[in-house]
Amino acid sequence: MAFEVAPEVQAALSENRPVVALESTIIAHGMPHPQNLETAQALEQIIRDHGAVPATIAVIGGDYKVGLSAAELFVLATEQDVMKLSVRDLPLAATQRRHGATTVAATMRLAARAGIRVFATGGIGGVHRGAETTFDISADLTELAETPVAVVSAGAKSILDIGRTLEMLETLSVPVIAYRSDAFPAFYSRESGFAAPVRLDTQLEIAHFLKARWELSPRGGVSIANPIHPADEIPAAQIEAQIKAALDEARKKGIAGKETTPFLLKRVNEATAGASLKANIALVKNNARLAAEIAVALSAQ
Ligand code: PSU
Ligand code: MN
Repeated sequence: MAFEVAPEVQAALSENRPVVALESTIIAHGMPHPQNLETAQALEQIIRDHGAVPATIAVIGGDYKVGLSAAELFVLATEQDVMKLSVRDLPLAATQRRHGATTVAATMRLAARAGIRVFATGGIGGVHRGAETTFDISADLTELAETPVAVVSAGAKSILDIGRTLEMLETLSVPVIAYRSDAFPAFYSRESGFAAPVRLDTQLEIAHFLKARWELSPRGGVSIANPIHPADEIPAAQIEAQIKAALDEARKKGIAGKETTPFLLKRVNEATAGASLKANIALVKNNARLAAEIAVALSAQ
């Protein structure tokens, strides 16, 4: 087992140049091939085009990797037996020398270990619907409470209970910022029915906010929600029926634990055919751009 930071990423970090982390669950478990590989490559290019160095994070053959080669990206995008790794699963992948894709939580943990402060993803995990009986709450939330990384997402998908997710983030003292929006966004949709706790309109203000947050304590992250562009969005009402059907099927099949999120994502993707995949690709690119701009502003502080 090794912890390896790619030389280009290490050089940028040593010189206080901007770096943006990217997760790999979205590649291995969040999108079909070949769109997953094309998107992973496009995200890295968008980050470069906006003046930052990309660092896609995963476990390859049991090694923790911050910054992947083209061949490693290909492995994650094409192999069938890539594990889904949250933080607690990382040591098992290392022990068994497996390939694994990292969730938001695991990506944050490895990014922070390398010294990366900004991370772009699609959607964060949260409190699942029915959590009052299942207790299913993503470790992404507790990781945001613990690990000093700013996570740029398009909000939380409405497979989750968004109201309870926001309450939990408040309890955990995780700031939740919406970029240029009064509403907290719901991934495919610009509005979730819940207000954003904080609205900030510029990358500079967000960089100031992050600095002020880490001045208080070196512990804990920030959730930055970047609404999908109006031209790319799928209104919440249009996707609710598919989400309800997926939740019903999961309950009937007894899907639980770490299988729940991938199951729901897959079913919603299938039910909405190409539309949700198209929106997903658009929003994650939009998040990569904003994350790079925030990383640039932060490194100039
Ligand atoms: N939500 C999405 N797309 C995703 C995920 C969540 O809209 O790809 C992935 C992320 O990697 C996230 C993980 O960190 O699912 C959460 O899984 P769980 O609920 O098992 O913690
Ligand atoms: Mn869970």
